[in-house]
Amino acid sequence: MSAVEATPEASQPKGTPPRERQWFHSAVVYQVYPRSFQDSDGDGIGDLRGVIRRLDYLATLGIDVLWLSPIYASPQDDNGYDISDYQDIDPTFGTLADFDELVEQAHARGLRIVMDLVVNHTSDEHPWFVESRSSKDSAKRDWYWWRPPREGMDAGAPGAEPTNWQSFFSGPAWELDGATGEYYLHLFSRKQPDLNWENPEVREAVYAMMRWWLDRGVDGFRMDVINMISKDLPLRDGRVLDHGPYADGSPFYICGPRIHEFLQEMHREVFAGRPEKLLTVGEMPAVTVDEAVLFTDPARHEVDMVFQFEHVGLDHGEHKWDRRPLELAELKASLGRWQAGLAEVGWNSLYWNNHDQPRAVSRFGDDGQYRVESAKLLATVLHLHRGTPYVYQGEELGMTNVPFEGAQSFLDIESVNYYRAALGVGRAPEEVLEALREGSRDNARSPVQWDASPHAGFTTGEPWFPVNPNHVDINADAELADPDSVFHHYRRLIELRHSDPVVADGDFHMLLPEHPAIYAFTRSLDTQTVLVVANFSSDDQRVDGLSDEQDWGAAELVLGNYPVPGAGLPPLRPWEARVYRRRA
Ligand code: TEU
Repeated sequence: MSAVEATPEASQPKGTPPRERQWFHSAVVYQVYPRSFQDSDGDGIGDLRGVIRRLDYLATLGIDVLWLSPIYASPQDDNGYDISDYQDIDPTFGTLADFDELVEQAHARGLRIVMDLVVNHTSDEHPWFVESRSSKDSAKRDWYWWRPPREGMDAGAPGAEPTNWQSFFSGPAWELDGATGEYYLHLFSRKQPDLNWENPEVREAVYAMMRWWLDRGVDGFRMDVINMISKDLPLRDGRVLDHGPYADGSPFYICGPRIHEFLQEMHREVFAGRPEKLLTVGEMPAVTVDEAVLFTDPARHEVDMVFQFEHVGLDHGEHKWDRRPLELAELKASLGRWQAGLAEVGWNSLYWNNHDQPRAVSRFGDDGQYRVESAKLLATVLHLHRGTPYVYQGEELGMTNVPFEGAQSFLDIESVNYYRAALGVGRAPEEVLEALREGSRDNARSPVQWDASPHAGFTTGEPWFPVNPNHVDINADAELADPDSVFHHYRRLIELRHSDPVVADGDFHMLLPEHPAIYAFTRSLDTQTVLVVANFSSDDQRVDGLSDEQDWGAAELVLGNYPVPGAGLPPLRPWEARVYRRRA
């Protein structure tokens, strides 16, 4: 065979345009939430030197990219998602010199560093906002969204907010500023005023800051709520929510009219022409598949991939605190739709977990008897999809939700505000607490469990958030030493993506879509097909109904989470997942 015939393009069937294969198709990203990752100076809060100390651990896991949640200067109202200086490191986390060392040491191990980019809003303590709020004539007044009270109403009167929108963190999305008698918009906390992206000066300032980080050596950005930066003007009232009194403003800020224009401009101003392999991922609540195709079409130069939220919203009722049981068929329908929607153009990101979501093994698996099996099953299913998988710190250990005692155990602003607001409208404290236990972001924020010592090896001081008492059994030390651990299962999955083009680029085909307990699909590329079968239940399940069952009986078993089963396709044991390979 000549060299020309051996290229991937040459192996495409005639008439099918070759899909562009990009480096991140075979890459795995690991998210570090620095506060809770590793403390190095005994103040009880994780820091950059702590991350440096654990780089060898991450290299052993085999990941390619490390995404750092915000480490910039911040009053920490929302744990760093409220930034007061984009070009400095918060002293809690270290210094710019520590950061440079982290980049250098990461690069030395072949790891890329991706920063969190939080530019829908700043902190209210950012000098831009301080100047903006100083007077109606300030040169930066128009950098944020300032509006007078509702017509005919006095500033501060109930309902006088310029629109009726609810903030993500409970209460109204507008805050009155006494000095000028006007309100400013904050989709998140009142300490997170929204930037006005209509103003070209704002955009230029953001792009300059991004270039500064790239020049410093970072390898890309995870862009916080980036599909909220374009607002639909004029800002106006939304539909009042059933649990009122505020309204859903999302139709006026999710994927607004100029969002694609802004991202294309950002690409031109920041990324175009840079020879490095950079990574951009847009966090996009409520994004649809059709929009995601546009955002991630390489020809449009917007972002490489988006974080969508459909699959992590399936166990929500009317809102995230109104929890409902998850049906496996719905999960498959949702993820399957995203696989199909981005099959020809664009690219998926894949995740169960991040710093805003409860722990996957507690939510989608079984964190009791089958914790190890179900953590491995979830990893297998996710990492075998087509897209770039994201591992959230501790997920590779099968870390679980936190056993919260009472209301005072919750520290996250979203949980704290919701508790207060829900009690304020007369909801029973026990019921609200139950919702928080299940859904609170704090579940993801307990310190990483490194070892069985009193503070789990996270800190020598008092941890800012208590370590989960189960660290005595669930910790990195124990898992590194056990070849059958969740950690080593993740390591093998990551290795498989690196070594096997069918995992990185193969076509995805969902099987048994209606089955209530089995998640099954194939991936195929050229002459190879891989089959994944996974039992999302604590009962044995027979695998019936694959059209070519007999053929799979003789296939090679690539990976599983139980001792090797007998020949054929034997029933799946509780939370068993297997990956088979067949060559045509
Ligand atoms: O989150 C955006 C977001 O919409 C949600 O995931 C959010 O965390 C919340 O749970 C909605 O109910 C991003 C960050 O990931 C999050 O940590 C920040 O708090 C938020 O933006 C504001 O910057």
